[in-house]
Parts: sequence; structure tokens; C-alpha cells
Amino acid sequence: MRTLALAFLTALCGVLAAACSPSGTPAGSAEESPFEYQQVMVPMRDGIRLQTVIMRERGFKGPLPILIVRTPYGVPDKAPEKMPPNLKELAADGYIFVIQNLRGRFKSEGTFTQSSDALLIPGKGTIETLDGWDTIDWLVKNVPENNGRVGILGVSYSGYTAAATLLDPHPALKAVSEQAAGPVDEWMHDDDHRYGALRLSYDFEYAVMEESDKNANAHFAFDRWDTYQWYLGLGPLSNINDLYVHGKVPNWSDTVAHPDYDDYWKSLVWVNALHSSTVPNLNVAGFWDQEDPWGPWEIFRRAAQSDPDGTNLMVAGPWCHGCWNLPAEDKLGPWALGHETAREFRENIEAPFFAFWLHGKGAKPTWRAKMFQTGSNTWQTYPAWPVKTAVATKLYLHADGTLSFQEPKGSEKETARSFVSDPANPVPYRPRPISPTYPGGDWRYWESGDQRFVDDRPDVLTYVTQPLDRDVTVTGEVRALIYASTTGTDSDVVAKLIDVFPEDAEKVDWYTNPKSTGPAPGEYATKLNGYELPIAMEVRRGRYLASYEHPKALTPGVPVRWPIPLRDRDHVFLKGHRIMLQIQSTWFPIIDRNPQTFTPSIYTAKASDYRSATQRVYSSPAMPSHIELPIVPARP
Ligand code: PG9
Repeated sequence: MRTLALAFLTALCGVLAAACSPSGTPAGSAEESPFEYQQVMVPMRDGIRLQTVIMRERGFKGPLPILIVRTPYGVPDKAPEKMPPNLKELAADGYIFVIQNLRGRFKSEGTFTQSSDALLIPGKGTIETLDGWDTIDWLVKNVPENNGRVGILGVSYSGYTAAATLLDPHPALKAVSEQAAGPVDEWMHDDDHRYGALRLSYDFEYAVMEESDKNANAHFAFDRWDTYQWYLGLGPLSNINDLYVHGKVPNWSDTVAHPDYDDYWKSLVWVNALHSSTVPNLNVAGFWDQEDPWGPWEIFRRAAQSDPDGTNLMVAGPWCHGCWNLPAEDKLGPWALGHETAREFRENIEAPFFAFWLHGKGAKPTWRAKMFQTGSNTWQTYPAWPVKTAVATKLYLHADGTLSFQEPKGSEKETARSFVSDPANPVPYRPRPISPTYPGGDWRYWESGDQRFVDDRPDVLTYVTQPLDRDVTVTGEVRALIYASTTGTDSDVVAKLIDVFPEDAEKVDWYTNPKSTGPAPGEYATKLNGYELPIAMEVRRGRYLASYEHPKALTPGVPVRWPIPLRDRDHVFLKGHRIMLQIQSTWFPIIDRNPQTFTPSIYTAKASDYRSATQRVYSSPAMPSHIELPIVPARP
């Protein structure tokens, strides 16, 4: 349990995570620690005081720069006994590390709700812009032996609080690294929704975690081992307030009171105020981030609108949420990548970035983007992003279940494939039993999970290429365009782009070698042979195809275009692998069930509104469903 709790804190607290210890579990005695520890209450301009831990590294003489993490998840109550492995690379240069609870969390004064926290205050940024400014101002004036240069960094929520400083940076702020920042636009992307489709299990469980107890990261007490069963048994979503939380979790109440993209949600899109690179910023994203894969890219794009000094940088790799802060990440699912990608990022990118801007050591980065490209399993450096040599290339769906670069032939009728989507039996998003989001641990890796577990479901359509006769390098933004109809009046389409490994991807001699001892118990299912690795997955909700603000019913039987953005990628589908697309209409309980009958709000739908519907996917010359891949031509 303790390991799980620590793993959880690691993901949440980000770079200082291993320094965090759950309340009441001392992390070691101050004498042995590599840090001097101090806890203070830092005053903000409105008189609210924030609980702040200052940890100066021992063994460094003279003034040091300050590196701040601002978090809603709790600060360490003691200095760590040893240098946390994920802090080693940064710590080698010497810093005064500061970790602060946001207002309204733990001993910090004031109140915290997700919505008030990201609210854009015209001309000023958000409350986190102001609190970030006041914190920096206080620290440079009050912390002895600081060199007047401050950096801020953090993952996820702390990525947001880091990024919010870009809207009105304090003059002492010299470097920012937002990593998997969220919230950025929580109706459109990331933790809580995807294009208006509710990320049910995440949204609800996170709201309970952060808003039901000021002094804890609380967990909803499920009475089922398999949360899939719990959410299915729940019935209409109004039951969450009626039966369980009774309006006491503000973010859940706000979510269900605002089903559409209205002014409530738009007022929280703080990134709309970001139009230039105001401070050197290292944006970091995980291609397999199960929470905030989009925020950093959006911050990078907004800051790139004006970046004359080339200080707005993008890094992405084969990581789950914040997993670049784990001691050693050298695999993606069962796939050994041949690199300790997390350590390499920290050692070769993150630490030199802060060392240059805060210590004046080393060289200014001249690149714009660095990616760990999967498939080739190499670090790539790009002078610009998007990459200019990538050619948008369509891979078409065909009625026989194949995918190919040839345009489809045949009439609408001949080329349609259909399936029945039943909200009473939704497709699970990962193999059941599905553990609660936190503090389980398996949540973290589901986006790289083998998709064979749904291959044989009648409500999942599969399209697949022949084994590739050459490597296909996909670098840039991927999207799908699906032509589909439903017999209902509302519906979802989920598209999953998958890399299918060959049956002999991993050489094993269990069959041919009489001396082989064969697979160890449980090992067979961990092999890469035939593995279906998701590369990109997304959902679109039919009611929002025409307008995000004013949902519209679909007309039964009438095909419509479903554009499905699949975000930026850098992956090589290797020769011998196959490219697969899975299409389905449910993805549960990460996405709430669409009743498939149009109702003004899904959150007030009744049990009788949830009905089966027949979905048709078209692949004719007039309705050529396809995926668009930015393919980089092979070098001669
Ligand atoms: N993904 C978390 C979160 C950030 C912002 C809003 C809601 C959730 C996090 O890891 O901090």
C-alpha cells in the first residue's frame, strides 16, 4: 500500500515528488538529509498565506537559484533522507527547492475549487499567476543566499501553475518548465472531457479527491472491485449527486450544470491570454499521457505565436502522465526501448535547460523540439515543429476490413460496415476489473495496453493493413475522418490507431527448443508477439459535431462526417508491422455512455433514454473514411 501511495505521489507532485511524503509518514531525519528544511507561510497580496517548504541543498557554497513547484497535493512534512532519484540530475547543479500548497489546500489559507483556480481575470492572468508572482517576490526578498534567479516547474496541476506565470512573469522568473499542464481547456481536452464527451471516471474521482477534503487527497469509496460494474450499475449520471455526493463536490456539480461549451467553460481557458514566449519555457508532454496529453502542446503553440528569441521549446516522449519523473522508464508496455528515456530527458534536456537560464552554465538550446521517436527508438531533434518534410497522407478504410493507401471503390451500400452499440454493454477502455483511477497504479499505463482484449467484440470494427513493406515514419499531427450514421439521434465515435506487432516480434524458442523451459507463469501475455499497441486514441460526440455551444440531434440513418483529431505523434510503424484502426461507440467508464437518444443534457437523461443503435461506417468514393498520417519520406 505504501509503495502505491508513494508511486501516486510521484506522479502527482512531479519533479519534487520523491521529496513528498504522505502526511504522518516522516521521510527521514534532518541530519542525514541532503537538504536543509524550513516551512513558512508566505503572504499573498490579499493577505492569504500559503504553506511553503523551502529546501536548500547542503554542500553548495554561495548564492543559489530558486526552483519552485506549486501544487494542490501537499508538501513534504520533513526533508527526504536521501536525494530522491528523480531529482538527482537537477540537484547536481545546486538549487533552493521550494514546494508550496495552493490556496485552499492543506494548511494554505483561502479556498480551492478547480473552477475558481483557472478563471481568467482580465488583464491579469489567473489567481495562480498572481500567487506565483507574489511567491517569487517574497522568496527573492526573504530567502537568504539566493542568486535572484527563479525557475518554476511542475507536472499536471503543478504544470498549470507553472504555465500560469507566463501570463505576467515576475522579473526574477528566468525559466519555466510546464509539464503535462492541466487544466488548460477542460471541456475540450485533457482530464475532464474530450470535445465535450465527459471523462466520467476521471472527472468524478478527481473531483472527489481534490474537493471533498481540504487536508487530504481523498478517494471515493467504491463498494465494487470492478469500477466498470459500479458505473454501469449507477444508471443515469444524476444519481451521482442524488445518491452519493449530494452536491458537495463543486467541480462535479459545475460539470453537470454546464453540459455544453458555454461561458462557464470558456472563462477557464486561461491559455487564450497567452500569445508570446514571455520567459524561456520547456514544454513537456507524454505521447501516452492518460490525463493531460494536450495542454503542453497547446501552450507551446500559443507561446510560439511570438518567439523571436527561440525560447519556447517542446519535448515529448514515450511516457505516461509525468512518467519522465520516474527513476528509470525504459519500456513502453512490454516494449524495451533500449533507452532510459526518463533519466535521459532529465539529464540531457531538463537539467541543462535550468542550468543555462538559472546558473548561466552551458549553451542556450538552439533546437525547437526534441522527441523520443518510438519505432526507431531514438531521440530526434527538430529545428521547427511541425516538421516541414512531413507529407499528409491518407490511409483509407475499406469494406473488407482492410486499410490501404488506395482510395476506396464501390457504392455506399456495398462499402458500409455496421455494428450494434448497446449502452447496457459498453466496450471497456481497459481490461476488467477496472481499478479506481487512484491510487491503483494500473491506471497509469492503460494507454499503452494491448488492444487484443476487445478485438473479438461485435461492437468493435477493425481495419488493418497488410504487413508493411517499409518503415512508415509518422511525425506530426494525426487525424481521422470517419463517415458514419446511426439509427439513434445521438452517438459517439471512438477511433484507435494501433501498431500491430508481427507474430514473431520477440524471438522465443519455447516451441522449437526442446531444452527451453517455456514461459514462466504469467509471462506469455507479456510478450510483444502480435501486440496491438495504441498509438493514438480519441472520441467525438455526435451532438457536438455541428456546434460545441448548441448541441444538435443527429438524423437517424443520415451519414455525417466525424473529424477526429489524434494529436501530435512521432512514431515509426516498422517494416513487417501492420497499421490498425479500431472503431467503436463506447469507451467505458473513461467516457460516459451516450444514451444514443438526443436529450438536452446527457447529465439529466433518464434510464429509458439509453437505447441500442446500429452504427454504419462508410468507405466509398463519396464517403472515403480515412486516417491522415504526416509521413516523413525515407531518406535516400
Ligand atoms: N491530471 C491531474 C489534473 C490536473 C488538472 C485538472 C484536473 C486533474 C493532475 O495530475 O494534476
